[in-house]
Amino acid sequence: MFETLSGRLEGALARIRRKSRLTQRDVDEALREIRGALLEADVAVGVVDAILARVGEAAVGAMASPSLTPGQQVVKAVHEELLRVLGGETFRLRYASTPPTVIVLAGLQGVGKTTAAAKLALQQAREGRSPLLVAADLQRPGAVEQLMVLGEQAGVPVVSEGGDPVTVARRGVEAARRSGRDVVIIDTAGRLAIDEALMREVAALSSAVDPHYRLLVVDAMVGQESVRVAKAFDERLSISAVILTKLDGDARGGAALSIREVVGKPIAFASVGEKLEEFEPFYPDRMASRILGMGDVLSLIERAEATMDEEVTRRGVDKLRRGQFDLDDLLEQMRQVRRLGPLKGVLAMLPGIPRELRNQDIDDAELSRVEAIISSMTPEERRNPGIIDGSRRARIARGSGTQPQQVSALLKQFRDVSKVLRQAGLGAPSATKRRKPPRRKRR
Ligand SMILES: Nc1nc2c(ncn2[C@@H]2O[C@H](COP(=O)(O)OP(=O)(O)OP(=O)(O)O)[C@@H](O)[C@H]2O)c(=O)[nH]1
Ligand SMILES: [Mg+2]
Repeated sequence: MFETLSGRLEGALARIRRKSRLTQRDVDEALREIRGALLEADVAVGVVDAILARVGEAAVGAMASPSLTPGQQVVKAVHEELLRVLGGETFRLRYASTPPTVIVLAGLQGVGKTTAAAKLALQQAREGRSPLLVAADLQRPGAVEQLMVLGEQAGVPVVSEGGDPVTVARRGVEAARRSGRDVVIIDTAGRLAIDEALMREVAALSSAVDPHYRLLVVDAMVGQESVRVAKAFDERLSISAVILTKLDGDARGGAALSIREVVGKPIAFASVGEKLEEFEPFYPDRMASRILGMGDVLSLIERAEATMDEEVTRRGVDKLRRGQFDLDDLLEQMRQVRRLGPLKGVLAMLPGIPRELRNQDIDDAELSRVEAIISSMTPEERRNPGIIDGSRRARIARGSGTQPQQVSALLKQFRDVSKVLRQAGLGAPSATKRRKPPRRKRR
């Protein structure tokens, strides 16, 4: 789902993500591409503008900030904005203290109401509840039969008694109360478009049973039209939340990104396929990460922000830029990055790392050795490794419990890595990060 949007956003952010310094032009270009990606995904224009305004502000801040690379901060801002428009918190149904909890599903024709009713019932049954399905779509021939079949598959009883939808719904709730079922899910009729007859019918049904939840079922493939529909339903029915269906299709994502912001109602569930199991709570954070296609990077950035000392990072960056990055800085940065966790994991999370660095054979034990070696050097040697001759090397090796060859190897590695970093023109914080193997003691 959201492949196109995700691909375009990643493209827009890939360039900026690697920059150690942002110019106004970089930012303008990235914002333009993000805008294009969102509009193409059919996100409502007002929502696009709101996202861009905040990301733009963050980008200005990032241009002046020392921590991480500014590009990554822009990525993070985009993620935060996506999360915000998707609603932040995951929606949770609260079950009534006096059962049954009554839920009415409404929506246009063919959006997946009947399927969603059975899916929701299955999910609740698996959580140990005893739902009852009520077939109140008396409009479409075969609708009651369809729910019966789905209910059977879900192992949930289905009732449909009475001559009109309102009566069927009311009797369904009574039946649940009598038989001790604790949730009632009422499936209603759909129409091709919003019309007065449809609205009157669901509104009457709803006021007759006074449900705890009025869930609007929305087809994610429909794009912006679905946002208009949601608004119309909300005005008439005051919906509680939305169920987004058909997210498994090549949905452009516009509905998901607009509904919450435009209608102000949360997305509660996502339906991601025809099978009854293909239904899940809607997790805004996972969705935002999925859209950006970079959950790992984001968690790395968060971890870095939580554990790294900005001042130390900035010092390293400045020195690297001025070509003064020495072994002391390496040690300092290394200690800092170690707190991020095992090096392999960190490297795996970073996109766009030069292959030379990725392939460096750095394991955690080696890191301890590097630390020991550098610690055995005099301040002068750390600043100016060029002065390390044979006798100094022997002394350092003795002091660190290593072999002179290992000292030489480290010095060579330091020279190589410095060269690669210079050639790659890498922004320093991530550059230093990358190169120094964070490691955790292995037992
Ligand atoms: N791929 C996919 N298909 C779905 C999903 N949800 C529902 N469908 C399919 O969409 C079609 C319509 O689903 P229904 O549940 O009958 O939709 P409805 O809103 O009850 O339709 P009406 O009662 O006619 O208004 C069926 O073929 C479902 O299998 C989904 O999440 N993904
Ligand atoms: Mg139906």
